[in-house]
Amino acid sequence: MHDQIAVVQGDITTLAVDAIVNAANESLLGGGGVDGAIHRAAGPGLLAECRKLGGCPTGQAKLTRGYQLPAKHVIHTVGPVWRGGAAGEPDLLASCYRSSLQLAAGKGLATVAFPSISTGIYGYPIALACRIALRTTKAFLEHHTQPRLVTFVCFTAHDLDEYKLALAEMVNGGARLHPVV
Ligand code: AR6
Repeated sequence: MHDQIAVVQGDITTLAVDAIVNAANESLLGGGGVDGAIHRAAGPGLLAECRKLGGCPTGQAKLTRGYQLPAKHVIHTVGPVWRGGAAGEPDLLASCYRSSLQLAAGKGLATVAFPSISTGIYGYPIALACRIALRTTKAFLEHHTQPRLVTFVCFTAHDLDEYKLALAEMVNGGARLHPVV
């Protein structure tokens, strides 16, 4: 089955998947949060490759190798800063997930893991953001054979609860999805 979504709690830098997604900023030169954790775990080769990319606009994504990470690749995407919700944030956040999945599909990557983009330093409310993440991913997987498994990695128990609730809503809507607790 290619249309599978999993939700777990943990540290995304430990996952041995084809690609983990980084919640980056437009410079792609590192930062705090999950971005800092990914760069620390990947080692200096990641920053060296990022320097050659010339940044990335909000809502888009770029691919690098994974260096010392267990993941083979890193997909760097830039989420929107939350400004109250009327500044195009939902479309930009959906675009992050679509662009990242498109890059993965283009490379034939089977397993991809996302953090909760924009919901840390960028302040996007988790209850809104996780529904965009799940719905956008579900819609993408319905029309593509890759990736086969998309894992949403929640850093906190609260975020896991929010994702599980949103996932249950989608399951009730008839999607073939497999929550992992
Ligand atoms: N594994 C999984 N999730 C994590 C990890 C981890 N190791 N560490 C943090 N999170 P944030 P943003 C969660 O702030 O809101 C950076 O400085 C975290 O709990 O990392 O998109 C960039 O350079 C939260 O749920 O990203 C940008 O400047 C989620 O990851 C800016 O922050 C995203 O939080 C991007 O802000």
